[in-house]
Amino acid sequence: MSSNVATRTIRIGSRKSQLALVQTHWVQAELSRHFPDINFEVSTMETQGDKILDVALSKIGDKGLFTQELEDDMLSGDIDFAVHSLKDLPTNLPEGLRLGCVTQREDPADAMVVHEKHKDKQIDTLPEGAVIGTSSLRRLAQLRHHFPHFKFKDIRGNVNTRLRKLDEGEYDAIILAAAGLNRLGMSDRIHQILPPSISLHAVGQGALGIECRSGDDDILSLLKVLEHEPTAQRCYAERAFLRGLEGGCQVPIGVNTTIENDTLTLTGIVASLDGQQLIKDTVTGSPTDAESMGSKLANRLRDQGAQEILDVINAENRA
Ligand code: DPM
Repeated sequence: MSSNVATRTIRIGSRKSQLALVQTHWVQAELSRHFPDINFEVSTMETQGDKILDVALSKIGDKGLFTQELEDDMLSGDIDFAVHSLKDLPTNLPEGLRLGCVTQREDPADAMVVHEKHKDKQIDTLPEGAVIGTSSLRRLAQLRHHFPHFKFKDIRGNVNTRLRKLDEGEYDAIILAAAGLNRLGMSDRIHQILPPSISLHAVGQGALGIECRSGDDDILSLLKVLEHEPTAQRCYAERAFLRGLEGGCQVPIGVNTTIENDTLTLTGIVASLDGQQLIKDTVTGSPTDAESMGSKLANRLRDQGAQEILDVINAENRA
């Protein structure tokens, strides 16, 4: 550890939402435990994605929707690194910034939370016409494929707002990341974890990604203590897959990864918004080849027609 780090205050940037703060405070506590002589300060800000709540995410455009303000502050030196939900961090970062570390993943699966009148039901026994709240195109497309008899309705706002809208009867069920609910201490609201056969999760879901300045070796060496290698390898494969399809954070693209017996398995899906077309394939390889496996899977799905599906959606999002 070089001496200038040990004598200065390190500023951590975070969004202001309750979930973002839980995550950032965890990072702050872990670093303080490893480096008791360094002072870690949290500085919070709102991003575009926090401010615009009345427009579907897919229509706002996704170039760093939840990250750009933090990135500007990193580049200007106001903060030293930023803590993100990895799934909100674009796969291509601004010049001068990099992914500094990936933390151990929570459950990456999607979870269903139901209105209390449905507490004896599972997703496959909800009634015809049930109103499902989600603003994720990925969840929408996959659920429509399996359950064409549901109605889907956009839902925005933080986790608490969404749960309130569900409880007030606006929806029969909503789909959220299990990881977010678990981190907020609301695991008891999870009614059903959706298996990969129903919903493949988003790229990077359940992991935190810490972004920092590219050449900042002092910060990079601090962040190393939080890196979880198997999670990082899985997420690098997932991100290379998304990058290979030029997908942003609002595309109907899902993944599933495992590492067993030193073999990385990456499954990816691209779905049309009407749920009619699902293109899915799997690659396996060494965890050390994570990135090339991601590109390989992207090329395979492209050969099977994924690009045509994505072109239609990107054109609609721009309209
Ligand atoms: C991204 C998506 C959503 C968030 C799109 C997707 C969900 C939007 C919605 C890229 N970011 O998942 O297909 O459901 O309307 C977000 C959540 C978390 C990080 C909340 C959630 C917590 C979980 C995590 C919003 N970003 O997905 O329920 O840390 O992975």
